[in-house]
Amino acid sequence: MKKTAFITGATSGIGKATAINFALNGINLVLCGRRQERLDVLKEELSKEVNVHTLNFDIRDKDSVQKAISSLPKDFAKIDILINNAGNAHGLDTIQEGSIDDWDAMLDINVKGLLYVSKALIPQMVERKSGHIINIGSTAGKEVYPKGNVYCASKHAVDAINQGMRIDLNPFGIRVGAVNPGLVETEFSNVRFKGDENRAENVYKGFEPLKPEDIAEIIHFVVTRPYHVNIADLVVMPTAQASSTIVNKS
Ligand code: NDP
Ligand code: 8X3
Repeated sequence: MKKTAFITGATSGIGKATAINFALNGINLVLCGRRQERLDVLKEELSKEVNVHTLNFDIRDKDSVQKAISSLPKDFAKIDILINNAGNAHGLDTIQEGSIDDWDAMLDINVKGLLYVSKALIPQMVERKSGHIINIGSTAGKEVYPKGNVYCASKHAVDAINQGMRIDLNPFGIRVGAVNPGLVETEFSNVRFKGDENRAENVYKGFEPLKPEDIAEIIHFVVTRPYHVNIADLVVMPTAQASSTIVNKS
């Protein structure tokens, strides 16, 4: 029987690439995001391969999260795989210059949003004693870089939540693990720099960054290991990257 994956942030970047990879590998999909037109296009394309349902909600709004998940039709209600991926950086500023709105956005989306979705889906996994949760962290959750302060804090929180989930869900046989990428070329920097295309493009110039498809392949590898294998915490960087601040650029 086909599994069903619930992917947050499926309209772009890592989430979208994972949706495409999963569809090509026969995993049914619940795809989430705020940009409905993108969800519609993906659904039309991927429905050729698997069953696809879309949910449009802002992950910051806990009532919308709960309402959207409660609305899942019977055929999509049993979630085998949860990919907690939605997230972004907002701004790149010193702590003394940072914007409170940016801090709110990062903590509300990357941390609280991840918790709201998890809270809505974990009970069914506990009841069935099965499920697999992948939390998308970051190298920013393993180290802190200049001006990364609150984004790094949000991803360190994801790291802690990933560990906490694994501990608490251990008695129920639910697998929990994190995939922590370094620099991946997506819309991430466009969002971080609020649409400043030049600044965003510069982040990935002079070296070969990871592609969202690279991360999607890794996520697919993680979710297709035999049941006794849980990849608990995986860090992946471009070969040119040694740490958040050391990138071998030409
Ligand atoms: P993108 O900007 O390309 O994608 C972000 C996704 O998150 C979009 O689908 C967006 O959907 C969704 N999202 C953002 N805000 C909200 C919200 N309030 N409610 C619902 N969905 C939301 O970035 P990436 O693919 O790069 O990022 C995916 C994850 O990977 C993030 O958690 C990021 O922190 C992490 N990451 C990224 C790295 C990189 O270098 N790119 C490296 C390490 C980790 P929509 O706008 O339609 O709602
Ligand atoms: C994204 C990677 O280095 O831009 O999480 O913070 S970085």
